Amino acid sequence: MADAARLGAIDTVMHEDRLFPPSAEFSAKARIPSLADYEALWNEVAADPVAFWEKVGREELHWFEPFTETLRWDEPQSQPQVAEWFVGGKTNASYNCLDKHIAEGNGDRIALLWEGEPGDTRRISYVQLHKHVCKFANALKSLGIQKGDRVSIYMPMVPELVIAMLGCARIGAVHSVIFGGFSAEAIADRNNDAGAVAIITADAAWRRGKVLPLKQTVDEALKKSPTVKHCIVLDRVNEAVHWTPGRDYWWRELTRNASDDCPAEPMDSEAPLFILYTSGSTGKPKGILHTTAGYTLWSKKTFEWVFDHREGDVYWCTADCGWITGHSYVTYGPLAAGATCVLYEGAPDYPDKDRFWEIIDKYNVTLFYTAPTAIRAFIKWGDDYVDKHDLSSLRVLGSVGEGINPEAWMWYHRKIGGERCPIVDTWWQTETGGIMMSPLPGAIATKPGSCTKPLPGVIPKIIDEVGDECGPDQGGMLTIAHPWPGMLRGIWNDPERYQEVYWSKVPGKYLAGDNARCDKDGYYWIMGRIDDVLNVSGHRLSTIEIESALVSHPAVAEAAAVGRPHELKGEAVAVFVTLKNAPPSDELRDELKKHVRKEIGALAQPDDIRFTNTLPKTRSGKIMRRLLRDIAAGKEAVGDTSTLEDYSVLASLRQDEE
Ligand code: 6R9
Repeated sequence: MADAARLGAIDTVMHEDRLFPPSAEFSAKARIPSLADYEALWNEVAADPVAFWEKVGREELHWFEPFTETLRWDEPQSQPQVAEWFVGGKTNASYNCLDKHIAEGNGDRIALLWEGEPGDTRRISYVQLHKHVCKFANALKSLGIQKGDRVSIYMPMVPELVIAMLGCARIGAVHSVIFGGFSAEAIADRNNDAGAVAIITADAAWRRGKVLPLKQTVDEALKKSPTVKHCIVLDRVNEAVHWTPGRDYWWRELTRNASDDCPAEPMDSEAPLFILYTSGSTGKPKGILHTTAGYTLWSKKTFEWVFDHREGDVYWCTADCGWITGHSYVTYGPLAAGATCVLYEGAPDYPDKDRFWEIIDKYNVTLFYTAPTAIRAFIKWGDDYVDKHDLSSLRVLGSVGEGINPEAWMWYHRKIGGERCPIVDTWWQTETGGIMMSPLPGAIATKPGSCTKPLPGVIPKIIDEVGDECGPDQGGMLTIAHPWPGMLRGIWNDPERYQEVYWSKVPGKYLAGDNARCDKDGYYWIMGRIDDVLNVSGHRLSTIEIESALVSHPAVAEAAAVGRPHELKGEAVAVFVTLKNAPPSDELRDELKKHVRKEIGALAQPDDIRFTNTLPKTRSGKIMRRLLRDIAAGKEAVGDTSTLEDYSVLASLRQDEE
């Protein structure tokens, strides 16, 4: 076990020494072709971030009016601490994603390659997308929706979802996308907190061949959403819907005669672009606020750096737009970069468990971005589904949302990447607006389970409980030392909470809420949420290391580790495990305990192992450990459950209790 004698540091029990450098062939063509180039760029930005972003901001965004001040940041103690970027400038996110490419002669390039769940398809060029967005923006205007108004969006993954986001951005309305499938309560809470004046939805959505009645849920939500005056409904499924005249409008009727000319509104750099609600562990969800210029630039630049995007690439991010990943890496980043993007409406296992591989094969996807939860499901489903398809078009593979367990990483590398594609394990958050740490695929050798190094402009510092910086391999709180253009600008309606959550514990630095360690090679390893740390006999253990040890056993598909109160040890290690094919048994339970002991040591050996069919997850696929912590302690699961993907999981977990 590594020496973690420093007070308050987190013990490291995992050892991972495998190293995968990019191939010479990949590096030769890459935007950032070597470690030395990465280091030079990182150092340049760290030495003078303002000079760097001033140059990049001017060059890479379109400006109706140039900015006069690159960064306004009242260090160290303005209350609340909010950075302003590109002050005095006027730009528009929708212009940067559409008009700019048309002006540069790239309008005929395909923007969206859409695949509906039932198999219907659409190809939409940048010129066509621009027309759709303009028409929709004019439709919004015809309802009296104006700059600064908030608009909720509750839709399936159809092109109109992207059109709705860009349509709002075009006129300066602030969108708040809500996962299709959230409950009426969750929608009403978000409508009310944002003070939304309108909501955009569809009659229904396809989900595994079944119809999910979105409009009906919205009708329910609108009974408790007094600020919402208009409801725009796309007919996706041809479901019968209730209609409230004067409030409800069909998308197609509203846009049919709308003009396709709608000049983008020049927006202040710091004008709100969107609010996105993320769950807090306690209390109500936080409305994370992002603004126009900095966010657009950060999502574009990080997309280009991390995916090494170039003309001719076909990029597919499987995230839903209800998640920040769908904002930054389905909509704004790739479209601002002029990429050709696959958009898929449905589930990965419909009609069969090879749907993703079929899509990659069909569209010759070169850049693929998905989440560990999906990768673990693919492993569980078996290699035969993968083997049926030609995946040789792939060039870069991405992962986001949780730490990727090293064994899942190895499978992704071998089975999907053909041992040829760099894996970019991207660490970031709703709050950071875009990727913060990730390998640059042509420059940085990867280690399974590590998000490797910070992107240019990101200065991470790991801080222990007493406020000192941790040394190599000592786990502590991950903070970011200097503002970056894509950072959040606040929590909607709640400046006190913003100050308290992100800026109070470590003054002057952004507190990410995750623990991490940096190894002797300068590689970062995310250790899970600060709130999830286990404290066993005075040793602080990270969830991910115990979980990765379990996942490295051939019988285990997924694992979640939590602490439960224990008289002698402070906390005991309780784990919840889903199995690949093996039946649960007491022998397997003993074997898994021994396996963890052998892999990472006696201290981390689970006290309880509970087999279950599913783990509670958010819609973006994150394991909700805080609910499991309550269950392990024999309590009712309390706190915010509005983001839970499947409510029946909690009931079934309670039934599983011994
Ligand atoms: C983009 C996104 C943020 C939290 C973050 C961390 C976890 C995300 C990760 C990762 C380890 C990665 N997380 N990516 N942990 N390795 N590559 O997921 O945003 O939904 O706000 O979640 O997700 O705990 O703090 P968001």
